[in-house]
Amino acid sequence: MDKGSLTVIVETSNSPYARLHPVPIECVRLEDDFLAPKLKIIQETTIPSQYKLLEDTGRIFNFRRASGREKGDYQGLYFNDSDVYKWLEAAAFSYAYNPNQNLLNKIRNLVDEIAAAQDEDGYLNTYFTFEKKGERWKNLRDMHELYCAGHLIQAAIAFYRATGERKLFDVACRLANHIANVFGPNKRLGVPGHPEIEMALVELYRTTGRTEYLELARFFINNRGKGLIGGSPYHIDHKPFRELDEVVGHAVRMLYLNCGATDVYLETGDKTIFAALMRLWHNMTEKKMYITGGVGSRHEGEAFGEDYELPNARAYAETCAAIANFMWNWRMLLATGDAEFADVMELALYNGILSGISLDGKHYFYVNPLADRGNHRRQEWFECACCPPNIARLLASLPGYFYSTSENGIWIHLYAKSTAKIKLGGNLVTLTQNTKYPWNGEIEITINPAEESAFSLYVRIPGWCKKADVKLNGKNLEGEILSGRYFEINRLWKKGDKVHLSLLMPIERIISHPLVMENNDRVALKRGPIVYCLEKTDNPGFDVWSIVLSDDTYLSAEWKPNLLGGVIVIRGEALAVNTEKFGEKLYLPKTDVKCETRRVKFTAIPYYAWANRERGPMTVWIRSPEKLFS
Ligand code: FUB
Ligand code: ZN
Repeated sequence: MDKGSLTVIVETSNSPYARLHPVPIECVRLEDDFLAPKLKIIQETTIPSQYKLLEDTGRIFNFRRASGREKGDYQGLYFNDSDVYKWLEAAAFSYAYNPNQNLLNKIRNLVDEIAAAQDEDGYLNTYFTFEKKGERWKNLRDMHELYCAGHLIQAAIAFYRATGERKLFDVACRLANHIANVFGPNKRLGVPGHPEIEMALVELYRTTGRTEYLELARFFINNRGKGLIGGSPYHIDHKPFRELDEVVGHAVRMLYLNCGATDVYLETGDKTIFAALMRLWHNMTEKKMYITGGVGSRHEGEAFGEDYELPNARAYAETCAAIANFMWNWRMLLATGDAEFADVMELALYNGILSGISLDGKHYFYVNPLADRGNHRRQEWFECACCPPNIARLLASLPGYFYSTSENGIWIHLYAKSTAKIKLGGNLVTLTQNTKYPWNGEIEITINPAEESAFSLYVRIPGWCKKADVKLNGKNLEGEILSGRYFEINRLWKKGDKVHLSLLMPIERIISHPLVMENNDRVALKRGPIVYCLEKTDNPGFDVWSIVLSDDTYLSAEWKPNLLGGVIVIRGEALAVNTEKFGEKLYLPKTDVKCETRRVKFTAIPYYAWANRERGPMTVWIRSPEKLFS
């Protein structure tokens, strides 16, 4: 087998406007106690169990039906093909990181089923077959044909890069050619109701060098806002892309569109696109993003809300939207080398994304609330199962997001005990991170270039870190160390050189912008990149929704190796309000009740790990008024 060499899904090495280029997944080995076990669970539990679910729910049957290998009715929702493709992409990443014959056989069989379902003219979508053939490309707004095609293209690229095998890749090219024959400036005008195809087409251009794919991606972006799909903000069709100044509408659609637009910018340098992207990024991160990196606060329309509309118990914050947030910020990071984008990636990863999957790797949240009474539980699967395979593909590709290279150096974005072998020019540099991150901010990086050479090492100083020190071979380095920036160390690197990064990681009480009304007089606990919550299991003697925390209470961080896969908990004392005074009443005149409180000890756990034990109330935001009542 001819193994490919690049297995990341955004390959910017030839992108003229990219500042950074990704390092392939298989070049990075995670060896920590946190992410490495999660990756193992994805590979050993999540990917196999999801494959079974794809079979059990008829999603793979739909391909056999389309090819005539089996008979029966189409199963499930009209865009179920996309779940199969996302699984395939996850499996390809997993194979790249950890090749194994069983998985390869499974992928090859599935590829065979998919290829057999393709029409002579390249069309492929198992819903629009037989009696539905006449409806192809008739309803771009609702029917997700271009969305499914995009997922197929991404999966095919991942598998091709991981193995060098062309079968699925050729299927994807035939489909892309078919789409390019149908749509375009002097052909049919149209844009997808659910973006996704744009980023896939740009990646196909990067893989094949064929400019028509890039042109088609541009065409789909340029034609938004012309009312071709009805002109609604929900579909992000109310304005031309370049005029957007606010993230609106369906959150995953909005952010996948931004991914595609960033990819187009990376290839064309179109400044008007980049200006719009920056406006959208500021609007999202400054007014519409949860503290967890989750986005899309409204259930209605799975959508972004108004500025500061960030309800907690009624948060939607779809797992796919947090993943899309990560994917978009990755592209912005590659374009700019600005650490603010890596900050959002890290935030979303450790909080709003990881909360989407259970510790056993087999249950998923679609919706990720920040407060709950104990009714919200992860599910094995969903009728609309977009989130499970999406989280599988993101986590399976995680090693590919740790490092980048630029012309003059190596960039470290994420921290975990790991070893990486990175090609820089003609040199091969081995980088070893020794750290207990994210539980501890001490990171020792050993640099072993195959040949002594001069280059820059850029280490990320996270935005959350107020004080950082950087030492080289035991000596403090000169230069301003700014949080939320990369710190550049340029020198002639020799074998065994060591960089020691000390990121101060105290427990922080975080407050919201005052216009996030629900969080007024509340704090959230955060340590490093990890957001905490209170859950009933650790706090059985009181309702966690009722506690009040004073500003001067001492909070301690404690390592619990046997809790929730090994976590640092936060402990402290607070007041629990006695709710009994209210009896059956919901409201009382303030003058009639004197709120009584009692001292309690509380334990907070990382938000991503909630709902892995028995049911009970949970909250991220804790009451903490300026003046405590007695
Ligand atoms: O419509 C396809 C996917 O299903 C979307 O990305 C998710 O938000 C869910 O609606
Ligand atoms: Zn989803």
